Amino acid sequence: MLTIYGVYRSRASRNYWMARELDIPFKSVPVIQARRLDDPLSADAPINTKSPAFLAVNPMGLIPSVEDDGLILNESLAINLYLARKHGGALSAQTIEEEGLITSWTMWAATEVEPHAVKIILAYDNRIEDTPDGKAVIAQASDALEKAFAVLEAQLSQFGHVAADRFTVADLNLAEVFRYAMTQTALFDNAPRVKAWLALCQSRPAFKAMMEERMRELD
Ligand SMILES: N[C@@H](CCC(=O)N[C@@H](CS)C(=O)NCC(=O)O)C(=O)O
Repeated sequence: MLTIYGVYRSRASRNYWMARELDIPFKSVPVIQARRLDDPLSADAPINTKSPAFLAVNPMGLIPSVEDDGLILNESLAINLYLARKHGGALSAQTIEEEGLITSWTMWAATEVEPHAVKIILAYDNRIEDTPDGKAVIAQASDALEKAFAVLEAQLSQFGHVAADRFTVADLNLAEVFRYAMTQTALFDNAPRVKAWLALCQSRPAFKAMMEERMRELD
């Protein structure tokens, strides 16, 4: 049985979405970001990314982590590649070429897109989006993302999806990274295929179920 350590309001959302796509049973162990707590090491603090019990699972002190039949894995996007490979089906690569494309686009999301996109969502999360510093961070990150939007726009003209002519784990991995930039509507208006693709990804029942759980967590 798969255990996911994390909270929905974190990169663990990718793995919660993926588990629902695959329709596999999973257990969720809530581990919150230490930065959200005043004193993460106090005796009554909820289990968090600085708790010794969690550091025993992931010494980096980052969520998500998963445990699957004794195997511990970190790194949200790699976890999804593993789950796709393990459980097969339409989301997984059917050929070695698809495997190459899925891995390549996932690495691209992690290295070329996420470092900029995460700055945007964190500015909103930290409620600094309307401050001069926040606006500067968002403007710089949006500028840095223009090329990635243009590259994905061109790629989507091939299949309508990222790595194959159907929704795969590559779409899921990229969609969760591009979601971080959703407040920047100009980026999406300049890339209509990206806009339509993200809407399609987010119309999937598994995504909606994940987001409903995420909203409940915020209550
Ligand atoms: N590359 C890692 C990044 C994980 C990461 O940065 N997680 C954040 C939450 S989304 C975290 O645990 N931060 C610790 C904290 O804020 O205290 C992954 O994709 O899994």
